[in-house]
Amino acid sequence: MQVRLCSVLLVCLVAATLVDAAPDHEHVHKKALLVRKHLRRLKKREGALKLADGKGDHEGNVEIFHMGKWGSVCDDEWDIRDADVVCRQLGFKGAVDATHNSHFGPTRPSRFWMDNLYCSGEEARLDECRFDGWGHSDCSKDEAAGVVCKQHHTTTTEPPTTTSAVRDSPRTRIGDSTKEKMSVRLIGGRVPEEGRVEVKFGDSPWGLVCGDGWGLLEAAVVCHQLGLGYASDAVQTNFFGGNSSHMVLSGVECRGNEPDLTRCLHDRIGQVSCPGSGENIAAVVCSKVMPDLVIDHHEIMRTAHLEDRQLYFLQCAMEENCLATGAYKLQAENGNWHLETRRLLRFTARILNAGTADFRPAVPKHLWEFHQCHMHYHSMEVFATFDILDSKGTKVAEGHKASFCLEDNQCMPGVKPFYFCANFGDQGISVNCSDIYRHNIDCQWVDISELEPGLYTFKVAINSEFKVGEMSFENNEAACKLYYTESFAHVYDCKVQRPGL
Ligand SMILES: *[C@@H]1O[C@H](CO)[C@@H](O)[C@H](O)[C@H]1NC(C)=O
Ligand SMILES: *[C@@H]1O[C@H](CO)[C@@H](O)[C@H](O)[C@H]1NC(C)=O
Ligand SMILES: [Ca+2]
Repeated sequence: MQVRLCSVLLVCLVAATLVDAAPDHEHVHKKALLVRKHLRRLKKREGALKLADGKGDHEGNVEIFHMGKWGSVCDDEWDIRDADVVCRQLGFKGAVDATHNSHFGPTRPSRFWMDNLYCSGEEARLDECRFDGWGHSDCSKDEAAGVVCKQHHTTTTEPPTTTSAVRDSPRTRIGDSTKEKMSVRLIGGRVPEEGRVEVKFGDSPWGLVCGDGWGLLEAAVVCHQLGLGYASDAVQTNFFGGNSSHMVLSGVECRGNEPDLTRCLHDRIGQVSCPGSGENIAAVVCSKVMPDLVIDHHEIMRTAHLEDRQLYFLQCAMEENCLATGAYKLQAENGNWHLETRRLLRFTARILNAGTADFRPAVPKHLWEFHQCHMHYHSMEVFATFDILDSKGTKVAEGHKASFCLEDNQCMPGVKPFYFCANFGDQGISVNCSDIYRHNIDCQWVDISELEPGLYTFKVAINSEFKVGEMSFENNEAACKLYYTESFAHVYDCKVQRPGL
């Protein structure tokens, strides 16, 4: 019995090996095929995108697939052009909004694949944009980039409460959508100058304002209306208390210089839409003293000129993303790229603080970025923007986002300079002092190598994302005419206005 079993077993084994022997090759082959297929599939999915945690499939935090794993995208330098590329890659017509600070919730992937993205907006895929390199990021879970894409306007109507639907719907002034008198108050603060914003229509109970889209322009109107001066901070928080079931206004959008909140736009009454409303409560901090940066448009006109410069001398500038995409294409495609020249529109940006308080960077010192090439710290990632637009208002030269090292370069008589960039010094601009970014320093230009001769609008704006409170933003942008021929650039007729008009 033993023997028999053994022999049977042996036979079985031999049989098994025999049966297997021939197909073994096939098996390995099949397995290799599978692996290859898997790799192909991975490769095909390489750079794929998905949107996480939005209310619909048209919005969410952006996740990108790389080396077989999903990862997030950091919100540093994230703007509407980057969002446009994401939305188009996903089959939407474009983006309505580029969101920051993990707007749709903390990210789930444990890694950030991308940081400091620079898309021109023309790219077909996000991984064609410039960025710091796969996995190079200093972001945390609450700093993910997100998008809201334009929805397909098909017959299936989306519920009107989603962000983009509301943004697409006609928006009215608060004062036009109610006959009731609206009162405003600040409450829940540690001092009377701060707190959550509450509004009241006629005899209705006090209600809250949604923090979504709530920024310094909106806060400025509230502080002014309440006689509390200027807005030094606009926050979305439940720190000052408030029950989010009492939300009565959302989508509030002001220019910043309205006499009161009723002149601002908002989502239609009865359509209060507030994502993550528990903590998303509008609050402000007001102050009687405030900086006020003023761009010197005369200085821009006086100093603007062209310079043709070899890429060899612009390598530091390239590392800091101060050149247009064309320069990086040359670098990638042409062995002698460093002999090619770029055409730069150079100018001096002279910024005076004409306010009553020092201008200090929005981020604390330990988060400043050290710029190896220029050997100093930048305290505000996007301090200034330089744009060239055609007659239709389309950006034609790549908008240059400049991060400055803020310091007192020149002060009025009797005022002593206080802020210095050198040696990790304190950065800022004192009252009655100017920070001067001279035309001959690196990156103080717009790369116009790909610009056709013609007549354009040239805009230089400071604190253009309204990250730091000011007395007024109406003097933060110089919008000039630019006449450009093959050999000559003339900047003239500058108007001073609020950025983003
Ligand atoms: C908010 O108010 C509602 C209704 O007034 C109440 O039921 C709820 O308990 C309140 N929530 C908090 C956290 O106070
Ligand atoms: C700044 O200059 C203005 C007028 O030029 C003057 O009224 C003001 O007192 C000065 N402020 C400081 C702090 O020097
Ligand atoms: Ca200003």
